[in-house]
Amino acid sequence: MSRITDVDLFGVYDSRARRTVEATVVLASGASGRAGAPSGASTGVHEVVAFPKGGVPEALEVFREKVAPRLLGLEASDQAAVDMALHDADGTLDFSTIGGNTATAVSVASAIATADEAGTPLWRVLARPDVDGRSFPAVAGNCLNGGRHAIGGPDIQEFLAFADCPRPEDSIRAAVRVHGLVGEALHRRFPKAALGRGDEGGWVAAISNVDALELLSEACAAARDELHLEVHPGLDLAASEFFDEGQYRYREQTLDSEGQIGFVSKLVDRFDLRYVEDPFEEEAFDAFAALTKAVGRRTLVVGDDLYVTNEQRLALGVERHATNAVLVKVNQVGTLTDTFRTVDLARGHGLSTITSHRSGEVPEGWLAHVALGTGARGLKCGILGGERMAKLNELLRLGRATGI
Ligand code: 2PG
Ligand code: MG
Repeated sequence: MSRITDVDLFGVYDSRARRTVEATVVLASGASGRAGAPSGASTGVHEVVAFPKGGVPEALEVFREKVAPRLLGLEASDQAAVDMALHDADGTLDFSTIGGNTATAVSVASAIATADEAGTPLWRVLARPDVDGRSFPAVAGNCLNGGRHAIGGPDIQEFLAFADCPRPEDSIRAAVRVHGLVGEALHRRFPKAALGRGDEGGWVAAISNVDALELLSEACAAARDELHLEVHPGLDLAASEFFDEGQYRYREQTLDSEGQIGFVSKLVDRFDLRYVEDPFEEEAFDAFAALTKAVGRRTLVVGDDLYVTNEQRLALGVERHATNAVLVKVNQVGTLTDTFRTVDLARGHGLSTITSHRSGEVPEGWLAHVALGTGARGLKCGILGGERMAKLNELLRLGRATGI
């Protein structure tokens, strides 16, 4: 295992054509790793800051001055040391000096360099102690977009096909099929309208939340019949985005917290939802707990903005039995080491983890390795678009390599 001899940070574009950063880490042996960091649109208030105030140009400058000198000479395989150097260079609690995306890009590039040097797949470098890489995540594939990811769509942000099969090939096939069937159904329903696509490659249509869910649910049933694979509807409500002054304000209705608990529980029952992310705003631990108590035995209740992949936030959720699952996004918290802490806490308490893409993505596949290495119950990803398919194809390759 060898030391870092060169590091570079470069400004590139994400899938929304917004600027982000990618890092390259070179080791004394000549091995190297490169990784770009994604960006969210519906970001949680407790997330780390993606870039310093001056954006990518400032991130590049700060990297040259403050970050690079601390990384040179470090043992790349010592992920904790690399990630600690990133924290030391930053000196804040939210990565506002160097930018959380710089931290993510460097942290992941260093792990990729380590894997390159060892001649081993990345997921093994990331693997938690009890993970053997034989249990593959379900695929939560984004079929229909709304909220902040799709102007003119429903208020609910994501209508997902939760494809839960042992083989990634089957999960991906089922999710892809549901995405296609949803597109066909929308086309039948709006024959004269051009079908749009949202930031994550899901379809966009001027349709109500419940209509969209009905359509998704029918597509899942048709895909199940046709393929004989387990695929059921799921949602990411991203409810903080339409929560205002104590009320959940949908276009069709306004609900208080109790009303929202009732509404979401009914959706779970009526549509047999297997996945429900952020059904409440990001401080509503008690409402999450009430829903988990009511439906947590038959569906994953997932905290995203609620936890922001942060160990302390998750500890609050564990204490209050808020959810039975946690969404995991590396750049919400900055580094792989911080991500592992949250994953380990979740697993230690029997909570499932769901590894997730961001709405602004880079066309890279390392997320699939994070999912496999951290023993994720699910991988949340879009279906259409090269930046989404890069992750699903990588999961396919991992399945093939494992012989699953
Ligand atoms: C989410 C994500 C990804 P964003 O809310 O779960 O789907 O969206 O990256 O915009 O935060
Ligand atoms: Mg979310």
